[in-house]
Amino acid sequence: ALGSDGVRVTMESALTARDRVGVQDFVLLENFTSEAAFIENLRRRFRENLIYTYIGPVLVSVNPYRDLQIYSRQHMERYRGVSFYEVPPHLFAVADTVYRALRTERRDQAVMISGESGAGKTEATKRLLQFYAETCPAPERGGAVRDRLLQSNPVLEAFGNAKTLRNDNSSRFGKYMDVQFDFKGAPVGGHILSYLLEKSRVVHQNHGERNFHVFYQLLEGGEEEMLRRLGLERNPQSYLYLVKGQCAKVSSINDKSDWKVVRKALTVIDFTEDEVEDLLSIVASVLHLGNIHFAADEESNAQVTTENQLKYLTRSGCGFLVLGLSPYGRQMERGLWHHLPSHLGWQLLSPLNLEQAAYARDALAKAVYSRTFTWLVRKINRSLASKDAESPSWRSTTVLGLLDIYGFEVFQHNSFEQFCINYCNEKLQQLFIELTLKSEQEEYEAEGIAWEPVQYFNNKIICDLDEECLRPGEATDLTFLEKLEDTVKHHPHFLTHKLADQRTRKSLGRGEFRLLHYAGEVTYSVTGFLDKNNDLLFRNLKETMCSSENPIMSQCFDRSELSDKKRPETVATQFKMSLLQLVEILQSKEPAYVRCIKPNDAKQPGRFDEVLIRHQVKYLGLMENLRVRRAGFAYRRKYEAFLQRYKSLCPETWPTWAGRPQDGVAVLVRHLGYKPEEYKMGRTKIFIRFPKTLFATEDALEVRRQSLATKIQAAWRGFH
Ligand code: AD9
Ligand code: MG
Repeated sequence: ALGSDGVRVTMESALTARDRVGVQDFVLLENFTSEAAFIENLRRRFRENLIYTYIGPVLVSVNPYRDLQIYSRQHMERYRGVSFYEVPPHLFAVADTVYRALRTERRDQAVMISGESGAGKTEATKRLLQFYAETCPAPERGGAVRDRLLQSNPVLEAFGNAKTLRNDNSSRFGKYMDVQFDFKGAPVGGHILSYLLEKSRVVHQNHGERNFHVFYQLLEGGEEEMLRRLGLERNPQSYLYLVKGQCAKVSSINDKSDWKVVRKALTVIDFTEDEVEDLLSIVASVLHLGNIHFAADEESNAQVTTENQLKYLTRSGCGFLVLGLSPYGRQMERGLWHHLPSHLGWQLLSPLNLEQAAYARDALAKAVYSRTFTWLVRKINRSLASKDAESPSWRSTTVLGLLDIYGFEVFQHNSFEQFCINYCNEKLQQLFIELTLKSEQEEYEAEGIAWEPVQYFNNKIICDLDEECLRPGEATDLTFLEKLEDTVKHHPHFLTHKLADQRTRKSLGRGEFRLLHYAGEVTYSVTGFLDKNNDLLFRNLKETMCSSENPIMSQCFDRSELSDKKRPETVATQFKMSLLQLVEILQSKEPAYVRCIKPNDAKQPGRFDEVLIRHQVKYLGLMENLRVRRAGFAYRRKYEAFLQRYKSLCPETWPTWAGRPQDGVAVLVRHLGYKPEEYKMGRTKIFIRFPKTLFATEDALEVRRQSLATKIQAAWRGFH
């Protein structure tokens, strides 16, 4: 049966006893201000593998670290068109609600998925995408877009994810994906925005971490013949860029089968065989670059000693292109050991010492890889672009955005990359706070019910601080730190060696600063900050790359860059701007939230580490979120839905109520004996102050069902 708001109404109780462990919505906690009660509810449900719980419309998810078999087609069907609260909490309930809002209200939606590294954001994003791909109607034209939407993922993950200490499949870039729907609700296109890839990983990995997946996948899974053409050996140990973390093999990862998936996916997203070869030759060239060694000559100038690697990098012609720099082979060689200081003009060559030469090599590898990643995103976007862009129906498309960024992370050693990642999380947390608070207030206003203000921790102050730290424009890392100390010394969330008191000073090095983020304290080392921020590539290397015969490279390195006199924008500035844009995009849409929690640091199923979880509950602001949601009232429901569910409890409303739903509810609650202080009637919803009122009504419903069942059984027995 369909309720008046188009929602399927389940006549029998859809919930089994197991589904009811604890409360499904934290607003129904009797003791809603108690963190202990909150954690206990999470724990009880987690123990039963119930990983989802609501705070009103916000979905809280705890990573189970095991396959719970809860994302099948049957599960999808169970949640389609069903009222949010009639079925156990699930990601698909959010998926469906968002989709329905998109269809009925024709408003753009955005699902923001947040949580720290390893909490389950990327998995959730994939499940959402799968839900839409499988349950939405197929578009009239260009049905391939559904496959492309799904298959873009393994490719981006191969190039943009890596094993870190926090997560075996950690996103090392931020991703915002729009799925476009036509007026019939069919997915017709998509667009991806990517944010700041952690490119330093290409040349260096911390102990226990890996480079990006694609390198290992290629070596493990690539065909013999292809590897031979690329001049690659199977063993990752042969490559300096792959041995730093000393963990090429990861038990949870099967590089060989992943390779097959990626290889197939590339075809689905419109890669020709030639393009695949071009792309893989770039991956190979990065490995070759890493193996270029230098030795010092008599004048301490660096000389390349590994001719073999250069040979592969510069090979061209009829064979297989690696970087395809044949006519420029010498230039490449020079490029790697000749520095051209800008103040002397570009013509003069000055030799590099060993350290500078290695630096130039690594800078090139990073630039080649990260630009290829950007190219890849562009290429995928072309493949996802709606083929109907010109047709009139295009104008009536609505979009559903999925945001999956890199989660907050703290390591032993934190640098510029962690700073950017954590800043991004800080910014999104701020947005969450503002939007949830705002939407509650607005709902109260719209319903004509007085709003009772709630105290909320606002992290704007830290965002501002972060932005200050994102302005490294000094000559050295240390002068940057000094400048920073000067500008923000009185900030309560900022500390350095100089500013610390005796006791804390011991824990802070001279080249470090400490920020108290919303999600915890992080000590950053400024070493390399400026360099990573300026991200300069020697001009002659750029020049060399502009002449690459590899078509992807020539699209990544453009000659116009060489004539551009302007100093390129720093990484921090670009990042800040792109996040600002992201926030605008998100603000222009109807938001939905999934808050992911990581249950333990061991990546293990069944382990509920209370300390870790309490910390996340705190910094995700879940208690405050709950307080806001409960400001005054524990529960609210549209009149139609409320009446539909409980009308059997009152002879006047059962089996049908002919009048306005609101009047029906008024009759119903009077019959149930609700006291005036227990509820309020808004414009479209009933607001109930205490969970116990609702529980009593639910119990009454259960008793009625039981007695009905008994009567039926008795009648059945009598019949025989
Ligand atoms: V990071 O910020 O990108 O480092 P994520 O994206 O939050 O992080 P991810 O989704 O990658 O974490 O989850 C980490 C791992 O947890 C996955 O590889 C799965 O093995 C596991 N996981 C996460 N969510 C689920 C789930 N719903 N069911 C089963 C899950 N396993
Ligand atoms: Mg991720």
